[in-house]
Amino acid sequence: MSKINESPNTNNKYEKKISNLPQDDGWKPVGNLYKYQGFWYGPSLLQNVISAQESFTPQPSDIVLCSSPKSGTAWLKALAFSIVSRNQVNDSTNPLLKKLPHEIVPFLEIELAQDSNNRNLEIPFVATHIPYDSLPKPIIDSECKIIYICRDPKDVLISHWNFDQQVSGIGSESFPLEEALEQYCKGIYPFGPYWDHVLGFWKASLEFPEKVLFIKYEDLKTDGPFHVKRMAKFLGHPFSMEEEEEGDPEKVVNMCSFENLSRLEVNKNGKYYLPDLPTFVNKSFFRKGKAGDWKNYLTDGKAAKFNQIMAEKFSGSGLV
Ligand code: PAP
Repeated sequence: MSKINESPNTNNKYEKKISNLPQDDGWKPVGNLYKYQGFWYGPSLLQNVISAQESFTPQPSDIVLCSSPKSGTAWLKALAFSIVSRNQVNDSTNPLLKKLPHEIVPFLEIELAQDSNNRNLEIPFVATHIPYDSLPKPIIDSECKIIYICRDPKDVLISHWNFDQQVSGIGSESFPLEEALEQYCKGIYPFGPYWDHVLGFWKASLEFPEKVLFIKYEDLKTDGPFHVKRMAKFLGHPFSMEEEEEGDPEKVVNMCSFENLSRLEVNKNGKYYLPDLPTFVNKSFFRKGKAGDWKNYLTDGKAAKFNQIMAEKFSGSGLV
């Protein structure tokens, strides 16, 4: 039985700082989690988050794609990349045909944490699961645009539970959904609590609408072209009348759809290698891609209780 995170490197300069933080081991696939600046992290990721906070400086033109895990990060990466690069690539040359979206847009707290120069500067994107208030200050102070994707927390829970079980090898008998649900309600799982993660970006999007765009997974599902146009405008790459008449926003939506990406050879049989983490099979990032899959896992009673907790947390924020 393996776990997703490695133990912290004992020589690591952050070891002492991390070992003094509040701990919890209830999210079994990861093991010990540590509470830092209000959010929970496995030890290796936390080292990377702190390192990124201390050393990451974005390029002025960077676009920062933010999310809580399992909220649609890969989809957002694919969409934003396809929008911005649409004049350089077409439907037969788009790198998404050959690469997992995560390979095209690196994660700040994974690939870029130790060495922010270790990136292809032609790709003006950085992705992260780091909460808004913990983002490296140079990102907040820069002109960089931020897009945040949020998703129904019940679907996030189900996606997260399935993914972590598969990647860690810890099965549902050792980590039943009941336990995962309880941890979610307490907010104790990697990058949790969900409500604080979402609210950080939601409030920033209200305060700085030119800098932070807040989008919902479910809205993208219902009206992809509308939200793709919204994103393009926000990023300073609006679709022209001609492009709209040609159906270019729809082409982006189709290229990045779950149906299209999940059937590609790279996403069916490829692998994703990351420093200090186990190798992932690409298909683990494409499970069902649906809104409302939680109905196959949670009873109405459990869902109502979960909804009530979320409603209380979001109350007064204007977010539903
Ligand atoms: P990450 O946090 O590991 O990066 P992330 O990409 O945020 O994962 O989320 C994965 C979810 O997005 C999966 O949801 P599911 O488990 O409910 O199926 C995955 O299937 C879904 N997903 C991936 N690509 C797409 C897409 N193109 N359209 C819609 N959903 C997608």
